Amino acid sequence: MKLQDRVAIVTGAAQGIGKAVATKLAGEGAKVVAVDLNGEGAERTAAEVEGTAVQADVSSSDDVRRMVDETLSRHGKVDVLANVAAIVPFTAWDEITFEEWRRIMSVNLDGVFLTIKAVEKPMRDAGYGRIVNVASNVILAGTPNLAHYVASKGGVWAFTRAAARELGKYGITVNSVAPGLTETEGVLASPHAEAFEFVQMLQCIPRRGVADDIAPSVAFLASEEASWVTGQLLVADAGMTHN
Ligand code: NAD
Ligand code: 4PL
Repeated sequence: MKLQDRVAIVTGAAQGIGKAVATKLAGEGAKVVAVDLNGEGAERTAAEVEGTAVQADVSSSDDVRRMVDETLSRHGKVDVLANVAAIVPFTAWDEITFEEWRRIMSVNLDGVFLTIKAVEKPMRDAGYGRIVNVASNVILAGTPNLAHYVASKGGVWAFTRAAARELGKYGITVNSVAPGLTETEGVLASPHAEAFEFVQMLQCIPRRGVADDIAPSVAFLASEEASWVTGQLLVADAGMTHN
């Protein structure tokens, strides 16, 4: 058990990759705080992993502060932050409005900034922290119908590197995981569901990626033994792309 007695905040934990991450971290012994905009979904995940739930919008600084305050009052510390919450849009280039661009940036990129800023102090005081941000392999492929999303995830990755540089001296590592197309509730309900066949042709391993294919990479970077790995991008996409 790599995460015995560790306290882990997982955002986007109601479904999909976030739920798989919450389940994997709990399986490794972590006390999980399942966070989601969807409060009922967060409650369901929390019940399954014997953790606790916080309903929060990661793009709201007030919500994010409450998320960390509740974690600290319940557990006294926060060892791991897994940033999984994001909006995965499918919008033709010509139809991306500035309003939608801003919405994607505020959740996918501002959310990562706000959560990292909020956990930094307790992690610094403890001299220990593991931050894992979920990016996407679209930053390496420039996948169509996702220009705003691609930009937001490129920001997540670049900010990962900057934060790793700033926080390493306090015993905090910051890394990104870049999944490829993965079967989740969000993807199955979107036009991305039609891309699996094409994407499989580009992968080294020709099958559909599922959320459980991604969670172990997050768990490794969230573990104590990943102490010498920081500012890195771990691409978990069956070899579709490489950095
Ligand atoms: P999903 O849409 O199935 O689930 C996302 C979860 O995030 C939902 O529970 C949603 O309620 C929550 N969420 C959305 N906005 C939020 C907000 N403002 N505050 C708090 N929670 C919020 O998504 P998924 O497919 O599981 O993707 C999870 C992560 O993996 C995302 O960061 C996504 O960009 C990334 N990713 C997904 C794929 C894929 O193909 N599924 C590929 C690469 C990267
Ligand atoms: C390869 O992150 O990585 C579609 C939608 N195709 O969100 C993603 C690929 C999508 C991806 C992603």
